[in-house]
Amino acid sequence: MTFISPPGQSQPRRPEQESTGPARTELGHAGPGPAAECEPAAPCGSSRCPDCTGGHPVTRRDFLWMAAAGGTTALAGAAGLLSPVLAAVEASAQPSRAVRFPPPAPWSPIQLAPEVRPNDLLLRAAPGVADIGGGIQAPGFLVNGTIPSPLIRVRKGEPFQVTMQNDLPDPLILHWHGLTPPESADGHPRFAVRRGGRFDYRFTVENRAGTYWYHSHTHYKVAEHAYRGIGGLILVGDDEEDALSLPSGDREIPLILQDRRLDRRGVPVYEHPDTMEGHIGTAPFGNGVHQPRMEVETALYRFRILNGSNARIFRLERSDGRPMVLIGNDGGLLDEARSVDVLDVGPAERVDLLVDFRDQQVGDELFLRSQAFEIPGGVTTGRSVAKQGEPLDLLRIQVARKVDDPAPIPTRLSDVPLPDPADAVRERRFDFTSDRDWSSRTMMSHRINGEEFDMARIDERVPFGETEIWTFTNDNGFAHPVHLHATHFHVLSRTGGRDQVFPAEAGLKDTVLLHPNETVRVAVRFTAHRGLFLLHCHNMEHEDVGMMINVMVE
Ligand SMILES: [Cu+2]
Repeated sequence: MTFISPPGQSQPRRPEQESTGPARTELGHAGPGPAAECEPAAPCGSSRCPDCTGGHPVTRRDFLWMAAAGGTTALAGAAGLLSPVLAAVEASAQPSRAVRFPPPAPWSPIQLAPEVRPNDLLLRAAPGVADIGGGIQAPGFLVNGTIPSPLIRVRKGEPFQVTMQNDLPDPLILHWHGLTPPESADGHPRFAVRRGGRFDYRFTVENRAGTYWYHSHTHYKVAEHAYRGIGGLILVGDDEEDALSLPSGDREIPLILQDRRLDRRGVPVYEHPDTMEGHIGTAPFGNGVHQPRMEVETALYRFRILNGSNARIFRLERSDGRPMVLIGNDGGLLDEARSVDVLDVGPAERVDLLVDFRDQQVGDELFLRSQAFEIPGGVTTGRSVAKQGEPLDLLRIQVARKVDDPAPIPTRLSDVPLPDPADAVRERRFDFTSDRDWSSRTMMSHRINGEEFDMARIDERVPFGETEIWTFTNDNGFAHPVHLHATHFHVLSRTGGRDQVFPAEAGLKDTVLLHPNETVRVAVRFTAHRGLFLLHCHNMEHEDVGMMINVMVE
């Protein structure tokens, strides 16, 4: 599978060696150019600031902008594919609507993101065109010319030296989800840089071996940027993980699962963002490929899975009913391996699974799929082309070769430094509420403790190093994957709704799924850095509408 990208972008697996100066940490928008600061009448962080709001929805105008800027022409010329690429971009510039039943598409070979190391790495985000399988060239937002964005591999204790170059039509800032960098490198939306700007990230990776990821944190644009293709995995390794001899190489499969809405041609569209339940699609995507398939050997595989969807929850299972072995989640390896038949994975959550094909026969076929489910107390908008909980076949797996694989399945995995609720000195409560709001441009309000996000307001002040109990409540009909920056937490209990803590919620988490009528209690402690961080819903449309607060660790 090939990607076509404008000249000057770094090629897959060949990170560029370029950087500029220290990271900008001042309030307001970083980045070059005379328009880098908001006008006084529209301060940064306000809903009137054109930069904070991203200015406008990116639709056909932006692709026309892209063409006018020479991007598509140069891109097409460089690849010798002028007509098809321009046709794809021009086609995308035509109004298109998502349809519930797009044309049938083949299952296409899955691709793996190019791997890079964060050593003076340049990540350049720009509009481009990607091959999404089935012969479809789709416009998107690409990092270094690829969808998914490059996979960053790093070890605990190593420096993370990355420069982001923003050539999108929107402001952009990247957040390293699950890592715990200092405030200046955490991707707070107030650091978003305008088109043509750069941002330098410099910190040391202090996190355990695990599956982390990165995505846009531009306020009002998180959902659209993710949907159009900005997002990649970060795999952290350490000595504890090495000792387990887990499947690696061709048997380690990093997998970003997402859903998309398609138009009648099979091209993904992001239109009229559904700010009630979030943007839910009908079509399964794996690593940027529509209906991905892969061949396996009769061996043990490690799947490192991210739910990169805007709003869709996956209830994962093997279609043949066999169990899988859960070895890790958001905060890295668990203490012990757990056998699971099915597991809920909400947006932004990760699961690390050992999947055993050793008792399969060559020619066998199965699916990694999301089974049908209902959310008690959940509401749907009624106007969606797709519904939360509808079943989806996510990855077609074909057993192609017989081999002898003696790989052991470890039972004892790691020492997990859980915050102990017995040490708690304080409690806080966070109510996640959603209401109709006719005064809002989105007609919906999604709030935490009654507040919509204000970039300039500090909502919580939390002492560094002290253990606290935080309670999340949800009295509305939407699921909210609750995400905390700068640390991980220990899920203690869930009452109401599903009324249990699941195996995939053991260990350290940075995102926990809060269904309607559920109350989830967690033990939390900030031990990485002091500074201004975020607590928010990771239903990306909810987050964009304002379900986010500032947390000052001091
Ligand atoms: Cu939400």
